[in-house]
Amino acid sequence: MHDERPPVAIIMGSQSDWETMKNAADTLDALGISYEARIVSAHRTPDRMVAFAKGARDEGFQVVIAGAGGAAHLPGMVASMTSLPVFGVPVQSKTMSGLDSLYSIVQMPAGIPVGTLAIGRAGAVNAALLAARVLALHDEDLFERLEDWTFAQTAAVADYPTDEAP
Ligand code: RP5
Repeated sequence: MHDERPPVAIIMGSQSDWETMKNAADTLDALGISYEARIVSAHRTPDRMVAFAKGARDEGFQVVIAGAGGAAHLPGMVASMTSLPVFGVPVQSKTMSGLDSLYSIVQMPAGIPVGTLAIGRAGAVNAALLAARVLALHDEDLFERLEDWTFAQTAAVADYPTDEAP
């Protein structure tokens, strides 16, 4: 039986993170990967976070992309309660440009892994691409789409710079 449940969960600590995390969603859309995006805050909705993390696998998720800013505990806390792969995206904060977010996510203690990406849009896009690479291990069609996406990106790079806005 074909499983129609979205394989990727995109979670974020706040509505304000969506502007960044939408880049992960857009990338998954481009690759034809379904996802569900939710607001799950480690601090403001801790019970929701626990319920999500403990139930994520039963919900059919295979990869979790978790974005948060500032005291960004969400990716690590979720990773502590699920054995699914968790990719953490540090959202760029206003006060410290996202360095606080990065440090909050990246330095996990041994035993609880979070694959930490770059701050901001690049991290969100690459989290989606990493999720795609994980899913493509067992999905030949997706593997082809992923390769096509990369070839198209390469083909879109001009040989010479221009004064015209792209
Ligand atoms: C974190 O606090 C969120 O991930 C967000 O990046 C940051 C600020 O949240 P808001 O005050 O904008 O809701 O929990």
